[in-house]
Amino acid sequence: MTATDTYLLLRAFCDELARCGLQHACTSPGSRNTPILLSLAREPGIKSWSHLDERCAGFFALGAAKASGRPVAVTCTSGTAAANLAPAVIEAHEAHVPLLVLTADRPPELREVGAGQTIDQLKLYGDAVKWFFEVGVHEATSENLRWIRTLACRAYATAIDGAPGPVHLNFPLREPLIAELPLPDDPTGRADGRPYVIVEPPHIREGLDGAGPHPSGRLLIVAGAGTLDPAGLAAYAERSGIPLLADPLSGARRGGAAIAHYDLLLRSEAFTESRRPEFIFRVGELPTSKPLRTWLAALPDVAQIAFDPYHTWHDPGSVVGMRIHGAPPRPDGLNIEPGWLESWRAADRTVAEVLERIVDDQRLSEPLVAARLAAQLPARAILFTASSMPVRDLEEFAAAREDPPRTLSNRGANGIDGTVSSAFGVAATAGGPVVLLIGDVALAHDIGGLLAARRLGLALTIVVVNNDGGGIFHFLPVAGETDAFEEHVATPHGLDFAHAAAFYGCEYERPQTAAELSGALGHAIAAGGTTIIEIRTDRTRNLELHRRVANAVAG
Ligand SMILES: Cc1ncc(C[n+]2csc(CCOP(=O)(O)OP(=O)(O)O)c2C)c(N)n1
Ligand SMILES: [Mg+2]
Repeated sequence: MTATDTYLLLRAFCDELARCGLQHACTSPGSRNTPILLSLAREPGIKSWSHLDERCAGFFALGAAKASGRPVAVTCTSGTAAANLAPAVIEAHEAHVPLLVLTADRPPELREVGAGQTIDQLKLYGDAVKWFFEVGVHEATSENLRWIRTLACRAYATAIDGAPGPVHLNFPLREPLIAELPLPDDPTGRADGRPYVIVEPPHIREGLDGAGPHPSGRLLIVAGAGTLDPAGLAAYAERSGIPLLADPLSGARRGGAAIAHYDLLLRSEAFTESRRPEFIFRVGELPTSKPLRTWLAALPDVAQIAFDPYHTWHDPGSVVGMRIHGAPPRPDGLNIEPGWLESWRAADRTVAEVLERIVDDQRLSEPLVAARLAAQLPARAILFTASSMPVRDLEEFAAAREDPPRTLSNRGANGIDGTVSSAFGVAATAGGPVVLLIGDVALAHDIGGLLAARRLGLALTIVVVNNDGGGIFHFLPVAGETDAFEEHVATPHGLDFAHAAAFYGCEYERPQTAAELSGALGHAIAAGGTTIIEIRTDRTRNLELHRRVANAVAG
């Protein structure tokens, strides 16, 4: 077995991934993974994005795969490098994002004998991957070349089959790690450029084929991330008079049936009592909203039907009585209670008036930033939103509009890690501008992700709401534990992100008013580079503002 064998096999593997449809890969430097990263970088059908930090590489690949809906490969060297991919692998598993994780390893004779940079990488990510395979060390016979082509096809297909997710292949690599070029020809690929094995794409069933529930009366639709054909769903809800409670992450918060402010409305007992539905269609993942989740969980006797193409079984309240592995049916002529949608819309309009009075009047507040971004971004933009308050404020305050920008978030494991890198990964595959809404702690956590601006030349507009710590924790009982709250929970840091912008070569703006924010957004998107737009807010005042809004809606 020679280096030529290694490179021949890896060239066939990467060629086959490209034939299957893989367009993007992320590399990170190291010695042991040299054959993998060179083979990826030399594959003409694959764009390879270079990263210094494996954690960033993993999250970048996650963002690219999430935005494109296709598997993205990520490779790293042996040892703790592979462990640094774990957060992104876990997020990909929880959020059903297809990733191909290609780790380099020492060959068997160098394991558990004190060789450098060697850890146990077998099944390193546990049950967070759909498939683990130890590739082994082989000669590049024509049988083995055919086999490694099927391995590539199988890994790619496994990542997207059923519920998409990560696949881990561990590649033991023997020295020498560099081969002499040019490599011999490899005639084992299919002649016409098609994959070695054509795998039928997973089939998602549409509707119920005539069977299943026939709701009438008070039907409600709740839509979250992963909703298939959100525009079609919104149009159907409007045509049929069905209130649509759609998280911005669903893409369905649009049209005349969208009840944008359900998070605020459902906090009132009088409201929930008077709007008790008879049927609920739950489409995609559950929205983040706690009042909505609490309400759904309190309705075990209401017929709740989950349309769940990926078999996720999301139902923390154990109330779903029917689960259909497809998209919801859209029969016309349903017998929906007259005035049912209008009663929701009237309430939603009242909240919008409250927001106009309280939030729009304010200087640049956290709710105002979320609402303005949702209202102003062009339809072709992608809004990536960080966990913590950004994703919640967007859900609470974004109005419905006809053509909302696509909204993405890492909500599989709700982590604040890797957010900048994920947003850059989105930018790598998106056609239009990408805007990231992020808190200061999340930005500080993945500050190294900013390297993608300079090294990869990618464009991203980063709107950081800097309240000097974790503002979300002020909403939780822990805020009362004043002896340790500030230092150990809120974690203020005093960072001024102007310095980060200068260090990483980004443009920087600090708007003071809503009008200045609009201007800064316009400039940043038009300029096409990476801009950090920093907005300073105050955690205590933010809590008060949220309370004031909730009280005004309740009153
Ligand atoms: C990786 C990870 N570590 C810790 C947490 C717990 N956590 C949730 S929100 C948060 C603070 C986020 O602060 P920031 O990004 O500034 O947003 P804000 O709450 O101020 O809106 C933390 C630490 C998490 N979700 N993920
Ligand atoms: Mg913060």
